[in-house]
Amino acid sequence: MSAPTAVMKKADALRLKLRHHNHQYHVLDEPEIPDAEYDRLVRELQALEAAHPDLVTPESPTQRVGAEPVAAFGTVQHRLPMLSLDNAFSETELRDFHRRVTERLELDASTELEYSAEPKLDGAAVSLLYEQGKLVRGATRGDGTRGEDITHNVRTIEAVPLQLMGKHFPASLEVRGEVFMPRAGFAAFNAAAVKKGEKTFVNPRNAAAGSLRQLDPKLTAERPLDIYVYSVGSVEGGTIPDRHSDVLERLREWGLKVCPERKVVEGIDACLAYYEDIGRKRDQLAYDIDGVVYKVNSIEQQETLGFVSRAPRWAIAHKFPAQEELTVVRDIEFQVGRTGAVTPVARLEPVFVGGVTVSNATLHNMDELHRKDVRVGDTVIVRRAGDVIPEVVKIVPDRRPKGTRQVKAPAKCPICGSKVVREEGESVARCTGGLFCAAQRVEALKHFVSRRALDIDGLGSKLIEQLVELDRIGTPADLFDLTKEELIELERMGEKSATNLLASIEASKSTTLSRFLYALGIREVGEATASSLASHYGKLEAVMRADEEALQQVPDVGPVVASRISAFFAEKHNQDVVRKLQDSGVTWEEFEPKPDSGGGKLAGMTFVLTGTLSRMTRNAAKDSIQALGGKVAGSVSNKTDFLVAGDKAGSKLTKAQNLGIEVLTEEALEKLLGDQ
Ligand code: 5U1
Repeated sequence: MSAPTAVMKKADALRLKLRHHNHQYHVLDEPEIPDAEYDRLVRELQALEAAHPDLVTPESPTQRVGAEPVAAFGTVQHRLPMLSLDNAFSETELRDFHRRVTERLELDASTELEYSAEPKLDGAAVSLLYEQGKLVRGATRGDGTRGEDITHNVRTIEAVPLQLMGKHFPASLEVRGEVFMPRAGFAAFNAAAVKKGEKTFVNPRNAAAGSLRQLDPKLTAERPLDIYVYSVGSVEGGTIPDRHSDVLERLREWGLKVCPERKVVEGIDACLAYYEDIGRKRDQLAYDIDGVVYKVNSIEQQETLGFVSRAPRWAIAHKFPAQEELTVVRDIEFQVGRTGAVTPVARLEPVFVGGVTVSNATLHNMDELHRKDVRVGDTVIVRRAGDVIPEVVKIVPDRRPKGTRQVKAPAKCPICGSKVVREEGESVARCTGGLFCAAQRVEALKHFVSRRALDIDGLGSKLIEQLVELDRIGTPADLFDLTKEELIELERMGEKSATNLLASIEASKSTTLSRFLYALGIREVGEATASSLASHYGKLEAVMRADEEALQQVPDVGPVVASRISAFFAEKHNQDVVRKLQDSGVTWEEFEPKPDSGGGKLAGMTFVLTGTLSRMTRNAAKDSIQALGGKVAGSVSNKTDFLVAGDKAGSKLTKAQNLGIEVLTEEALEKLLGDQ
């Protein structure tokens, strides 16, 4: 029976949409919708085609792997089709896959079948052909049968060997893998593109695909690309091992890069445990992944299982929850932060993304808002990766309703009505209200009491908001004359919590100069700078008296930071707060800095700590390094001298290795600290 007209129309409409999005994604490297939405459209069409097989046409997007090769590149005929992978979006779908596999292999479903598991990289699939060990061709997947010849471009990727190592490789060997742009490289690339007013990429995957398809290989060579290979294609004049995991090992011996997170697992429960484990590590990896892949490890069993139209029956991609989703912008509002920064925020139709429901996403600043041209009513892609604040990646232009308008920057602060100004060269506009602005007061107080500042336990956001609302607290100094009587009047505050809070306020009075300076919330003065200032000057008075030129002698303080510090202490109201805090009993130990202050055997050296340290806490390590004049920074850069890597070190370690920075074990650090 043929499909009813309405179903045919629906299928036609879906095909048209998918064709359009396929072209955007594969040919232009400019996806308009997130993968999750694309997958949903494919599934919708697959369901229609499954219910009405007469609807299937050879041209249907469900019947092929990728996009047509682009004529500008030469075309390459793959010796064996480059397949894609079926997806499992849930445990049930994964168990169904395992059941199908065991049934076809005539095994019991409880068989602990061996799978080779690895992360599924979010990059661009490539085929590399080696003849007599020499790289002779690189190609994109294209439509799976024919790809684009990108030999000149893959040759620029340092991690792609131009000559295989050893002697025992097949005379002709085709390997397949994923070219990707590590996150750090992607962020740097996009930041540079914004600066130059050039096109940015939506995500590292598109950046990798776009870089590979440059007509000028010099441009590809400038992109920070990397590769992991994950399988072999055609093999002639030689043999390969009969387990997939051993094939990967062999590829590694021949000089090709394979993913270090790969693992052989036995049985479907072990697959699930691997999925959970990689899911936990995901944010620490140096590259984007969107799931894990399991492959039946025995090549003989793979051959028995064979293929369906576009994917092998012996492998599956187990996807993580999408990190990008589509939703609609209900409103665009402006938030005021601790430093007065006025940030546009999109209020969204709530959407489940990256494992949580998101209803707000940052638009960063007015330049970003205008660059992305986000308007109320727009359909947008939101992204939430790990703990990162959700952000609007881009709008979907053809879903824009009529009559939308660009949002203008507010001239007045939405909280206190003070003027909002944007200094020259700054991307951020700021409210000029200072502590007069309740938003800045609340945020400044939250910062003041936070764990790494004065560490006042029991003074949460709600309580601070109440105290500011009641106009009881104008500056942090007012915290120190709160009484039990007034505290118990507050909402959700019993006698016991009031007593505990007062005790914790009392305890916070004894602090360190470094914490105190950090707590003041001076713009650009983070923990590391506060600590440099404290060890350089030893006394608060000296910091307050220092002029900009003198401040720049402090390690880590440049002209901008120096001007912020000097401007802060020049304000009468800030001097008053500092005095009042001291009058309230806030104290720290002061010391006479050594004449060659900043001395100490680690002076001038910058350390970054990463991973879990087992012999000392991170703070203890930090304190010891600083005590010897060293600096501890939060992120790896070319200014880093040493990376101290504990257990489970992740992306910082990779970055340090890429930058050629010396990596110390915890033991080596102890030795360095101990050797006098
Ligand atoms: N890690 C990994 N990604 N990936 C993608 N393995 C893997 N295998 C693939 C694809 C398309 O295809 C197999 C059929 C070899």
